[in-house]
Amino acid sequence: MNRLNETLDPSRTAAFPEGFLWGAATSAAQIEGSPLADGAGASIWHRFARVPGAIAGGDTPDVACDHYRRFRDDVAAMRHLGLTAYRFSIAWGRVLPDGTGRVNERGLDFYRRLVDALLEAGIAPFATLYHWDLPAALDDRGGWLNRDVAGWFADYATVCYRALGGGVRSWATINEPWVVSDGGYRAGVLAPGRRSLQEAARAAHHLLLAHGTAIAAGRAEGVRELGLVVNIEPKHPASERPEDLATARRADAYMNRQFADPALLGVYPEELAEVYAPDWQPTWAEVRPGDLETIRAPLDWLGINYYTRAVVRHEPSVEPDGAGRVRQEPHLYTETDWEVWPDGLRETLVWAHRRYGGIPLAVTENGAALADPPSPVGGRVDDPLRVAYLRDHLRAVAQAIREGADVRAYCAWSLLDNFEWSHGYAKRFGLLHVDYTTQQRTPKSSARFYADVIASNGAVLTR
Ligand code: IFM
Repeated sequence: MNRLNETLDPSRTAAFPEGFLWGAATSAAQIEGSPLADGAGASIWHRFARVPGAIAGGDTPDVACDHYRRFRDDVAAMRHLGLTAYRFSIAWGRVLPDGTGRVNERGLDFYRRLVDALLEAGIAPFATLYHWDLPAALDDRGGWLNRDVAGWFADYATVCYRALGGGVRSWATINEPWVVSDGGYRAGVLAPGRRSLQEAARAAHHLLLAHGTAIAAGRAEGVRELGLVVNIEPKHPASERPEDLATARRADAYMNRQFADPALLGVYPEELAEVYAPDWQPTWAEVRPGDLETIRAPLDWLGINYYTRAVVRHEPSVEPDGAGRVRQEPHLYTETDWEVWPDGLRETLVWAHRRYGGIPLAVTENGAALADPPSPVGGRVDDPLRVAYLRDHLRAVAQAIREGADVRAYCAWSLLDNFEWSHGYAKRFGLLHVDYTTQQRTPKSSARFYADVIASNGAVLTR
């Protein structure tokens, strides 16, 4: 029988600190639609979606949730939920259609209007500068494989800081850089669809350089609340066998520490050599003197995206880290085949707190694609599994806080059902159900539950 694991004791959970921010997250390419409106330049996702077979069902992000035109209604829905923060991303190509140079004020205006609407609604805007939608014009110049991308990104960030800095409460440079390098450059399942381990390594180093350079640019502009968002998946060894233990460490280095360690500690994990090649540094990434100092620009906060853990065993045929996943029956798995494991969020937050010197943390994404009813019934969408998922993960956050982690915010992924990258629209993560034909939004039971959590600052979780 499938069930949600109940490793956390509700009686030990507490209400959240005063001022804790309750949010929901989205990203530009996943919800906005209108990709070329008002002078925007195409992104790599606009292009990738046109590659036959790249996206399930031939879906494209062209319309998505039509948020570009409906953002005011969506902000009203956020207010109705009681959100106190909203995490969104800025589409680089709306702001700089060619990726560099000419600024497109009409594109920036969209984000100015969004930020104003959020502030009017009493919702703190959290902006992410890069959530995977590189301008196609920059991909033509090598994209993340071109070391110049660090400067391009910092220039773009500066335009955003200047235009929106008065209203945006917190900035993240890059969302999930590991997914960009691994999914986009090694596995080829995400834009730009390249398949080379060496390129993945090079892209990874340039993502970090771009991050550090954009942080420095923010400091030069007097911007505060600058951070990075990483996705963390605890790697648990399937056994105590030395090869499984080594595999768990290697997988952890590749996915969890490859970006966070250089950004916060100024070093690459040594296990990366086992993943990329014994001679990894000189050949793949061209790490130059001074790069790690740039990358280790001091941060104000670290964002953690948490969805699942992985129980791993040594399987040499699994690329690139030899980490085979061991299925954990009878635990519940989501529609994206991720084990539901709430305690991993507690573990991750406490780990990040200890490893990275007590840095303030935000849960910048957490959620699940589950088999919701396909359409509302009597105006309702009941998603009891998502209610349980939220409840158990929020209890895990409360427990991490009790264990000392300085967690300041939680953002549910996602506000809306949306374009789930190569899965197209088939996987639904939203608190609000979206009918993609009518664009009607319907709050799911999970939205009502989350509104109660927010209204009580977490106290309902103790019941
Ligand atoms: O939809 C994505 C998001 O863009 C990045 N983090 C994981 C989510 C669910 O797959």
